[in-house]
Amino acid sequence: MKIAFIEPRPPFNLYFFLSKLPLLGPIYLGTILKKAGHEVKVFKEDMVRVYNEKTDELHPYIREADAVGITAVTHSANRAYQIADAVGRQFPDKRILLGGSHPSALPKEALRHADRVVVGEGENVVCDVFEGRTTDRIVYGTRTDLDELPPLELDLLAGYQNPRVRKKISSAPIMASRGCPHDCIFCSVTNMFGKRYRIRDADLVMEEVMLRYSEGFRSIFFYDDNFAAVPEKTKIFLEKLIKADLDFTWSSQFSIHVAKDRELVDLLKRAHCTTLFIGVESINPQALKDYRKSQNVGLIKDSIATLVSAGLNVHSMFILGADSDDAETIEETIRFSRDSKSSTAQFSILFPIPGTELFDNMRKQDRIFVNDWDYFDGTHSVILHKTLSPLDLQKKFIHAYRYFYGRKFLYRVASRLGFFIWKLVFRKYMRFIRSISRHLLRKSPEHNRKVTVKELLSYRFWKPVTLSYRRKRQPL
Ligand code: B12
Ligand code: SF4
Repeated sequence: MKIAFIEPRPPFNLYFFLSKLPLLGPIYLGTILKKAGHEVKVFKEDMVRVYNEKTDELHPYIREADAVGITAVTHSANRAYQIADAVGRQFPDKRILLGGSHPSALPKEALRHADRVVVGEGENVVCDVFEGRTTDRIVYGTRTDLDELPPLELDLLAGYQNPRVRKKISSAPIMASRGCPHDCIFCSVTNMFGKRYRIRDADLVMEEVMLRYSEGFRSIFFYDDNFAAVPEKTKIFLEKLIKADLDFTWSSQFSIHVAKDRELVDLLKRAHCTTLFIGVESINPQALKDYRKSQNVGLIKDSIATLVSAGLNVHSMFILGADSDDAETIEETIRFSRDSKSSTAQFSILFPIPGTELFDNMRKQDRIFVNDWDYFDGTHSVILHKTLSPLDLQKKFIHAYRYFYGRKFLYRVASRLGFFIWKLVFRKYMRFIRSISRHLLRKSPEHNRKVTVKELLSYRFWKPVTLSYRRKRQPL
């Protein structure tokens, strides 16, 4: 069977300057299907054009494929559906399958655009689904045994053979674990991969590291959500990496707790880890509680200081706009980003990912006022905050980047240029945000300051506002 996987391009990509890291779902599934004897290609839309909506033209490989599997996160869901609809319209006999974290959270919505939707991890069901052995239209995946996964075949990626395209993937993607023992209310990882942390055998991960090394990669991004959730196991892998003595550098996501273990920090440094991506989120203690983060402000400050003094770079990730945030607490968090000596920082506006507790709460309270998945990427206000208007929050987000990156001349020039482009691209959205903020103020002049929390949370307060801004298309 000829199979095409597609990773659609998100409409806005603030992080376009990062290397084009592919989502690993389609590549893992493609590797398994190839081993089962199928011909597979994975299309990452950022690398190779898949569908031209103006001419309604699909890539020749997709036109010829027997089945098309499309992956989607929330901010790429509209594009995924657009491609799925085009394939379905032009080739009604082709099998269309959807999977990924967004269809897993909202399978019924996804099913309107596909023959089958896979919920959760796909490895154990992928052959049955593609080979037509499932009768249910919504197929539930089961937890994958990571030690049974084959090494990723990156050359399934269309265009990968072309050195210019390949150069865009500057870091080798490797996943050494899945799942996270924490359960932050805004995060879809535990819903998707479970609270039980599964870590791949250290020798198998090393094998994959060596494979990428032989392919010419000199840097790795480990896709783990919490790289050292079980420090003792991580240490075994780090010892192996140190022993191999490769001229590799690497980075991954860690929880702030990593810094509590000095031996681990030392091993990270010796194993050529350069940057730790850490979900700091906020230094407003109540916001940390709101997010259900298992960390406090003292731990955050001490841990970043420990990591920085060990010579490691910290990429701190912050979320602005918890219910308990106001202009002042957000400002404190922004100021902290710089004072903390983090090497780089990333800011997001709190947004509800389908399948999370935050999403359910916001929907119950009728506070999701943007009804277009394109904007659910952390760079846009999409929920109504208790005290700040959407425009205020959006401005804080822009200010955060300017404040952090404005400290050095080069950064300043780049950030000016970046925001000039941002404003051009986001013009339509900014007009929308301005108008809804004006509307909120008109509706309730005391909004922002004097409306009581009870009132703000009442259905009657928000209903007229949200209704007038809801698009009829795609009700949430
Ligand atoms: C690497 C990564 C990135 C990379 C880019 C990756 C990319 N190409 O988009 C970087 C670092 C740039 C990034 C940025 C962001 N990311 Co990110 N990222 C990840 C991460 C850590 C790994 C992705 C991955 O490969 N997973 C491993 C594979 C195996 O899982 P999978 O792709 O889901 O595939 C499995 C199943 O879904 C299923 N499946 C998937 N597709 C299909 C298709 C078919 C047909 C079938 C049958 C099955 C199937 O089977 C697969 C195997 O089990 C995930 C977290 C995670 N653990 O997944 C977050 C994650 C994808 N990111 C997320 C978010 C929110 C973001 C940001 C918006 C964060 C922010 N505020 O800035 C930005 C957006 C940037 C942008 N515009 O694209 C969310 C997405 C949630 C959602 N529903 O939308 C995730 C899930 C993390 C989270 N906190 O919840 N990210
Ligand atoms: S620690 Fe990170 S990966 Fe784990 S639930 Fe919280 S945000 Fe998600």
